[in-house]
Amino acid sequence: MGIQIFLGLLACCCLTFVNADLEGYKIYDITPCNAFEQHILEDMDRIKGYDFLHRPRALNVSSRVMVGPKDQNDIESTLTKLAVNFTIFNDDVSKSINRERIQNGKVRSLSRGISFTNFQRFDQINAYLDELAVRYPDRVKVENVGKSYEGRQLKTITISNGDRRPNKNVIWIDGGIHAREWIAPAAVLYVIQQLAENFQVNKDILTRYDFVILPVVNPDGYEYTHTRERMWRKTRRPTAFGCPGTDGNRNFDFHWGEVGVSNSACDETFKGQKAFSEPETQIVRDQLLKLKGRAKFYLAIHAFGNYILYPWAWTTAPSPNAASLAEVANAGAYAIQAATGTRYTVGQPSKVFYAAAGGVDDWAYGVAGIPICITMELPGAGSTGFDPFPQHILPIVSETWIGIKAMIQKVISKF
Ligand code: 0X9
Ligand code: ZN
Repeated sequence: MGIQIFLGLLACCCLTFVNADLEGYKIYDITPCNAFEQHILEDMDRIKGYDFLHRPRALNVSSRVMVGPKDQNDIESTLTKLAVNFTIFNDDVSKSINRERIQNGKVRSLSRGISFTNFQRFDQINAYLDELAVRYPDRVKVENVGKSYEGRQLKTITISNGDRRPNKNVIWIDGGIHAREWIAPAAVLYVIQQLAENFQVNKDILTRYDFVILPVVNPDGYEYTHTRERMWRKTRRPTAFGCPGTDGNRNFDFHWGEVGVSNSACDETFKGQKAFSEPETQIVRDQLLKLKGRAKFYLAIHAFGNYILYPWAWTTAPSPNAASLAEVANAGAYAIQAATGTRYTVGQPSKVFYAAAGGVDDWAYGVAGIPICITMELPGAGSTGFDPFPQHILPIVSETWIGIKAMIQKVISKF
């Protein structure tokens, strides 16, 4: 009993330490009803640098912002004075995150396979990839493709039907470029599990295409969200400006820095000191260039907001094969809606979400020449949007797989 109390106290101390930075933080949902109100939100984003968990996009669509104790009076009085619609979505972020951490830690990890009843740590994810390579040596290959800034090994898993055709078409899938979006690596792991372990069911897809999959693009950030700061988004490399970290999805060299980015290293959407300043974005770049000509479908998994997005993000002008992109994206959205009723919005980020340059999707399309490039924003859940409860993980990732499969079928019908 004594030891249990001691361990309990120890856990509490560690947990308080973990989220010390979010002590007293609140989350507000704000819905702009006219252009003036939208402008106010954009100012909060750009000028005040508040952490938007879900950025302002369109009129009458709610956005979500997390605000520390010292700014809460300011935001509440400004919104009240100007009669902008808002609700407090979470009035004690650190408490709910600590609760989530306890819940996530309760589930013991399996000695074999992968579980979708909790979120996995980076080492467990890599161990699962290695395990699959041992279990299915003819169909699965794991490669060390480079190290993160803090020295973590990024691994791709290539899944095929074992035919070893050198010029076979390829589908690339990645997740976790944004550290706090834990459901993204989970969804990518589910895809890996289905393709590798449920091979008989997915044989037809693998006859036509090989898959190259990188489940966690930004492992330093991912681990940091597990051990220190749950809401961290960026990489972890220090910058010359004091604040560490770059937004990986603003760091690719295509119209880099032109729109929807921050030049300030302390902001969540910092574009980086130069394009490809981050080892993690360099790794994705190099792997995609290696697949040039073979890769037909690039898919990035993010959270949250239920969007299936395709280039261009940097401009509202349509991309050269916008019709094909829309066809693939719509196939995914229709399949999900038919299966579970969950609705996704489909379109160019610059039109249905917000414009932002330097994203991997635009780069993969515009530079690596991959004809179908899609970013999927999975549904939000839990007390911040980024933390589905254990019982929600499997429903979200299995529903996502239905959409991904429908998009794959559409790609196969085209290339
Ligand atoms: O802003 C992003 O990077 C993505 N949204 S998130 O809320 N997960 O941060 C959207 C990416 C869409 N594509 C580009 N902006 N290139
Ligand atoms: Zn993201």
